[in-house]
Amino acid sequence: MPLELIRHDITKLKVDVIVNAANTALKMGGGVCGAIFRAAGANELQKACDKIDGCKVGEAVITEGFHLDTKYIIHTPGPVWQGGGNQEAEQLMSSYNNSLNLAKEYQCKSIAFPLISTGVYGFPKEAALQIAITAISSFLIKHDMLVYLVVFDNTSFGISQKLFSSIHQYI
Ligand code: AR6
Repeated sequence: MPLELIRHDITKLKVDVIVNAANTALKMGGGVCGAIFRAAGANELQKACDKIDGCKVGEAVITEGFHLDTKYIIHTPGPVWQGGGNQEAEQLMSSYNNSLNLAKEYQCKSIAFPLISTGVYGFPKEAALQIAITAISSFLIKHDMLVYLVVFDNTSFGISQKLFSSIHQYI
């Protein structure tokens, strides 16, 4: 099965592309975004991001990977959780879908995602993980790619173990 759930620091992975949980201004932030900027080379990556005119929530843009062990970085701003009534689920689904389609367009054979929106942006982790798995699984029905879903913190890891085993039986 080309979807693997792993616990890791996403910046350490050797894949064609990693996905950054970005902000719409494409500025270096904290969390996984800060880690990616630091590992890629903050100045170079910021310069590349500044050449792009921002990115809307749920959309995705691509830069090179600079000092990372990846060819590319896809930047997608996930939604800020506002209680669930503001299309947050749809927007999060779009972040995954647009990132996967962009990776395909750039002929990537492997991609790693963090759990977009589940840190600073406050999206409930269990719901976010279900959305991630749904989006990735639907994509993999039609396309061939190795997809890593990377969990980092303890809570996400616990939830993902529980959810992933139940999902696994249906794929
Ligand atoms: N590798 C993998 N996952 C990680 C790592 C890492 N090195 N570090 C953190 N995570 P967040 P968001 C997980 O806050 O909620 C930034 O400032 C973390 O445990 O990074 O989409 C941006 O610039 C959590 O589960 O992203 C934006 O302004 C997940 O990554 C804003 O935060 C996402 O947490 C985006 O917020």
